[in-house]
Amino acid sequence: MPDRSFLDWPFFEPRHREWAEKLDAWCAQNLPADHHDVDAACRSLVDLLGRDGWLKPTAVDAANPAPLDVRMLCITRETLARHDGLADFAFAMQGLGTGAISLFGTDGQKRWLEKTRAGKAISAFALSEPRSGSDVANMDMTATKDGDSYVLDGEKTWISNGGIADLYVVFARTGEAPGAKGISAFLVPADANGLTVAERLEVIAPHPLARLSFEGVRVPASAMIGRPGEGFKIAMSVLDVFRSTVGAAALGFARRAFDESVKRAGERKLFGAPLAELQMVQGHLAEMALDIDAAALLIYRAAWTKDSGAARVTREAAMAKLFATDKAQEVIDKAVQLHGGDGVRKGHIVESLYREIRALRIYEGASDVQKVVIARQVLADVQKTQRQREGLRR
Ligand code: COS
Repeated sequence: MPDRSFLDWPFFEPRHREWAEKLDAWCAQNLPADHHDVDAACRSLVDLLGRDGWLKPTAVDAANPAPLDVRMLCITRETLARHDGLADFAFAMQGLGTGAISLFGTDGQKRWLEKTRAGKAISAFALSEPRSGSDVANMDMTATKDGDSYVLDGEKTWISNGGIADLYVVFARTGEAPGAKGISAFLVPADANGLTVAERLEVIAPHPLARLSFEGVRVPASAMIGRPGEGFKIAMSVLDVFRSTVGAAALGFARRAFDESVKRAGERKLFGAPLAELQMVQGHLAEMALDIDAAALLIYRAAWTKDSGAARVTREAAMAKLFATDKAQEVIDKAVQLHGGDGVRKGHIVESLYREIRALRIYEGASDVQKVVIARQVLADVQKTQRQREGLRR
């Protein structure tokens, strides 16, 4: 039985607890999906999740624009990931893909959200490029103003949902200033002329992924999200919300690996007794339980802080993602070890978790980048405090 005691933590409100319980029961009935054809599986998962109302937290409601509920996003990802990594992916991309519209979009742009929340349109977040994944400010793609339009030229890569999305939120250089201050965000429908899928990318845990080519893609000036030159801050603000949720997905994977390990340790006999009676196995289980609880605390601290109205949770979200994804990798590796040969056998749940977790330490800011982000925030906070103290002394 998965540990549900964390739902009693003070980070949550009754609606979160009720949602988690109902979603868990829904997952037990409907998941895992058939992953044979990942494009078809993702399309039908988005449709199913939308039909049954589970995509509601992914975007603000245009009619009732309450802020995104980050705790709800995290609980949903954690629960889905525990049952089916692809279902978590389908849910997560509806949120990441439309995050810029929820946070900065116009009423007209927000009309897309009615479709994405209902599972009737699939969205994607197009930020990374062949030459700039971690170094976002260094992107090459351009958006050139031409009368009442912008013309987009360049390439995006590692785009999740690339090839099956109906809309892309695309970041491109508009040149107001060099580097981070000269980038803007655009809403680009998948059927825009000049937008093509240059290559489908296959990875160890398959999901729709592509390199996209933009050749003279013309969009109206009204397709810009936010103001000219605000694209970098928009991308970072979206990541501030969704990075904690990546940690939550990793937590879901880790919880599943832990549950499978506890079951295995109780059932499997070695040297005349269950594995669970061996102290070395107990040591593994203890470390797994500790890492899972510590990750959950960091994730729900970050989510609660954002939901409580903090303008920025850059440090908290980076800590949550870094710790939860790195530790989930360790937890799952231990689970593989405890399962022996079964742990690496194709089709075993622990084997699939081993493949699923790896990418989470890379996308939406690699673990190394999260360390840079945390250190910068810590140093900036120290400098701010020093300046305030000096101001008081004067
Ligand atoms: N929210 C709002 N504004 C932010 C922000 C955030 N989280 N992070 C940075 N900014 C602002 C900064 O305040 C700065 O504006 P001011 O000069 O007005 O203060 C501006 O954006 C530029 O910030 P910075 O100087 O830190 O930019 P860098 O190019 O040095 O950023 C990192 C470097 C590594 C932090 C950034 O590029 C990053 O997060 N990279 C990883 C991106 C990623 O996740 N890629 C995966 C693709 S998505 S699957």
